[in-house]
Amino acid sequence: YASPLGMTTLGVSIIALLMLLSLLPASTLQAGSNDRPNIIVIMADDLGYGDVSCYGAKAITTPNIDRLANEGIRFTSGYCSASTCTPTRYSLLTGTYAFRKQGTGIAPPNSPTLIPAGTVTLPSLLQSAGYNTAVIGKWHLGLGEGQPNWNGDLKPGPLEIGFDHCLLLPTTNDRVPQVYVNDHRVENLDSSDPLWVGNKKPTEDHPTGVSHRSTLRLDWSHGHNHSIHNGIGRIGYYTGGHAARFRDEELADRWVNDSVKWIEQNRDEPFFLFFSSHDLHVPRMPHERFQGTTSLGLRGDSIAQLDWCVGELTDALDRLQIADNTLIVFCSDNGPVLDDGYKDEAVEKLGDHKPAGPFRGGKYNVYEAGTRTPLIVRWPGKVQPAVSDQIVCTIDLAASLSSLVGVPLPNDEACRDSFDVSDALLGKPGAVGRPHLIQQDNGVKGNFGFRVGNWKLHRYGAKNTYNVELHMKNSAIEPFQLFDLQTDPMETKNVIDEHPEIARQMKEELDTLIKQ
Ligand code: NG6
Ligand code: CA
Repeated sequence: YASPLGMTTLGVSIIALLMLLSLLPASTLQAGSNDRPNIIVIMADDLGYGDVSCYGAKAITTPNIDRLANEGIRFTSGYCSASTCTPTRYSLLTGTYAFRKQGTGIAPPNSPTLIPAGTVTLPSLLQSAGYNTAVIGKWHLGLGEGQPNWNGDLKPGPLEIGFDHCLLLPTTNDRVPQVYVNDHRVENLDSSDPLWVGNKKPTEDHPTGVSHRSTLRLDWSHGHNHSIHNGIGRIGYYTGGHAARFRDEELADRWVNDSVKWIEQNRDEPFFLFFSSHDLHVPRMPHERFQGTTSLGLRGDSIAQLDWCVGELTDALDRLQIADNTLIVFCSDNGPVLDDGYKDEAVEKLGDHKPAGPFRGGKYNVYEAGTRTPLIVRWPGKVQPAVSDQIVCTIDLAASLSSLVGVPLPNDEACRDSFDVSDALLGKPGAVGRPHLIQQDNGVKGNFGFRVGNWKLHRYGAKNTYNVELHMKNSAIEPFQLFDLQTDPMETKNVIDEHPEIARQMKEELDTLIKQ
């Protein structure tokens, strides 16, 4: 019947319902908070298994990373794909082993984009599920075609493979140039001072870490002696772009500020943020407020800065009341290294801190510590706090997160090495991780680790490997070795002669997987 105001009962009810809904907090109204949580992947740089207190560090405390572990699942067999940066990041985004594609080792300053435009990627899959996507931080996967067009449009790049927004350090901060790439452009570039980047000295009198070594405030130990910026020698040469250059000390603040702003802008839609920290990669030059705050020197101070970044991001989620529908994955891009080319006292101030935790090796090799790194998943209310020994890897995020949000992989080639281990990542009872995992180093000489259950096979294409004891010394190696991680997590006793049949099967399986 008609109400006194001329409205139907149904009309009145709808208005009442709308008024009631408007009183609820925004998070309750968000589309599909159960099946489409916001997703933040926080990737640390060169962070070892034992570098954070929730994984056993005593010399340093990381309260914000520990909080993620206490409120989520801490994986003891969580891996990245490679023991260097570029191949791990390539695999994270494409769900494909980097050794399948030539040229995916550590990218030089003028590297073109390594992931072709239109490739099916973790961000493109989430984008097709309606997510707003951004990458903020270190890129190191190349930009542009042929080589980056530093003074023009830097494309293709992240925006052509599924990110709606990017704010990037183009490679690593020990490589030139120290500028931000904001979407397709170098930020604050003055056209009267064009940016030039190259691998040869531009002029005879160009100041370098060799010619002007006495002026450096952080001396180099190997490499890192080409152009100087901010008193630090770098890999590669550059001139111009002075207005665009940033100070190393401000990187983390800028990325945190921009990330929080971007989250605020996107809080009402599901979003995917890849927060790609530069800590604790060299040059380790955290903000002044972190310098000297740990006993471990600049390496430890950079871990403190990383932990602060994590706290700022989680605080923002709390403040915006979206923590409960935000899934966070915390991980690293490769294992630890001490002296990675600068005299920053990482070795001298180590004390009894064990960056690799209970494992052997680190960055650049296929021993466990090269790729077995902190990996934590937090999703309050959905993931019960636990410790899991299931094998999961950053390469699995593409298939797992797209499955979680209900987007099927479009074909067999897409993300072909990525396993849907979403149930294991969320800690569902009885859920299992990967049955096997290939671990690669930088991929140039074909060194592989292959884990199946608790067996670990090493296969070397090179005669030497380094950083086995966290020092950059060469160690001679047998082409094939077999370890039992159950009894020998340190990979000290090669048992290949005791278990010839297991070794034979694993060699064959590895070979098949590599050739696939
Ligand atoms: C090496 C650099 C090292 C680091 C690494 C890449 C020298 C001597 N060493 O070539 O300092 O930059 O490349 O690290 O130049 S990664 O984490 O980005 O893979
Ligand atoms: Ca790295």
